[in-house]
Amino acid sequence: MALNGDTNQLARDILVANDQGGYTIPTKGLYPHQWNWDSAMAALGFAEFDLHRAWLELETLFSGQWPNGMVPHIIFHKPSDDYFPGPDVWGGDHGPIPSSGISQPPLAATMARYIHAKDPVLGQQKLAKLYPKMLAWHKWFIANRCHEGAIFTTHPWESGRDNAPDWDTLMTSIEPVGLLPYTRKDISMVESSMRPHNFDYDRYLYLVSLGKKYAWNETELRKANPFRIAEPGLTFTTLRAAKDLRHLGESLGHETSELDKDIHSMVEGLDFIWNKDKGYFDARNTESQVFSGSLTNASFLNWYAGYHSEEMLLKLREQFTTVSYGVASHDPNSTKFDRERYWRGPTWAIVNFLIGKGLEDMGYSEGFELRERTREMILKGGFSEYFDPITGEPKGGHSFTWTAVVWLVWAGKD
Ligand code: 2M8
Repeated sequence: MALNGDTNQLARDILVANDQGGYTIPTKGLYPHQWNWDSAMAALGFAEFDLHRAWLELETLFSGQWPNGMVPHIIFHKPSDDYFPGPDVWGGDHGPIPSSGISQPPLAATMARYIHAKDPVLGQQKLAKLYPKMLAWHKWFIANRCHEGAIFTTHPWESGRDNAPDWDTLMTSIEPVGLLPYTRKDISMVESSMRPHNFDYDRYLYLVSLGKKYAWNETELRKANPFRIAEPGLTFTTLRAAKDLRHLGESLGHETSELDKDIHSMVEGLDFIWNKDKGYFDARNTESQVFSGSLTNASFLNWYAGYHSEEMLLKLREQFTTVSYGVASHDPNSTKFDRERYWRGPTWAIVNFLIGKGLEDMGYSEGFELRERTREMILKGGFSEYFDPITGEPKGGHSFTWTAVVWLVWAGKD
C-alpha cells in the first residue's frame, strides 16, 4: 500500500484517530489499551503539533504507576473485548488503574527530554510533577531488574520483543502447568503466520499466572519465576533514560549523584551482555550465565544509549548489504530468521528510529542511511506495525501509532 497525499497529514490523522482522549492506543482492534513504550512514542509525535497533548500522554501513562514505582506495560483504562489477556487474567489491581503486572522498555524520560526542549518553560511546569514519578520508575528498575549492571526481563512481553529468539532456550524449559483453556484474539485480526505460536502464548500465560499467584510481589517472584534474561533492549533504554533523567533533574536543580552511580554501573554492566565469541550485544540468562546467541535489532541500540562500538558498526554495515529496509529484528543469516513473524525477522520503524537517532546524534552517517531506508519503507508500505525487511511489504496491524510518529519526527523530515 503506497502512500498517497500529504504523508505528514496522514501520520497526524493516525495519531488523532488512535487518541482515546488522554492516551493513545497503538492501533484499533488489535491493541485497544494504553501500552507503555508505544505511549511514550505517541507523546513525542503529539509534540510535533500539540505540546499540551504530548505532556498529557505522559501524565496519563504515569497515572497508572504502582506504589512501588513500576509503570505497567499495559494500562486498561476501559474494558474491551478485543484484547486477550485482559485485566482479570493479569490480576494487576495493585495500582490506581487495572493493569498488567510487568513493565516495558522505559522510553518516557527520553521522550520527555525531547518534548521539554521544545518549550522549556512549559516543560519545567510539567516536570515538577512528572520527574519524581520517572525517577521512582528508574529506581524500580535498578532495585528489581538489575543484574551486575545489566537490566533483565522477567517475561517476553516486558522486553517488548515478545517472540524474539532470545528467549527460545528458556521458553522450551518452561512447563506451562495448570493453564486454563483460553482463546487468542490476536490471530482473528492478524494472520497467524505473523504472530507468535501457541507454544509461546502458553508460556506467556503461564508466567502471568505465576505473577498473579504471588500478587506480583517482586521478592516472591524472584524465587518462583524462572524467567530472568538480561537483554540489550532493556539495558540500553534504561541507561539512556537514566542519562536523560539526570539532565532533567539538573535542569530542575535536583541532586543527581545517585543517577551518576547507576549510569556508571550500567555502563560497566554492558560487559555482562557483550558476547565476546560472537562479537555483539546479546541476551544472557542471569542464572545459567548462558548467552542466547541472537543478533537482534535490540543488539544495535548501543548508540541510543550513547555508547559506540566499532564491532556493532561493522555488523550494521554488513546488515545493510543483506536487507534493504533497516535493521531486521533477527539476524537475516540465522536459520531462525523468519521475515514475517513479528520479532523474529521483520523490521520495526520504532527500533530503526531509536538506533538511527542514536547514530545520528553520535555523528555516524549510518544513522542517515537508516533514516532513508525507513523513509522508503513507510512511503512504500504505509504505517504498518512492522515490515518484511527484504521486500518492505507491510505486516501486522495497520494505521499504527508509533510508525506514524517515526514518520513525523524522523523518517519524514528533510
Ligand atoms: C506487542 O505486544 C503485545 C503484548 O504486550 C501483544 O502482542 O499482545 C509488542 O510488539 C510490544 O512491544 C508492543 O508494545 C505492543 C503494542 O504495540 O504489541
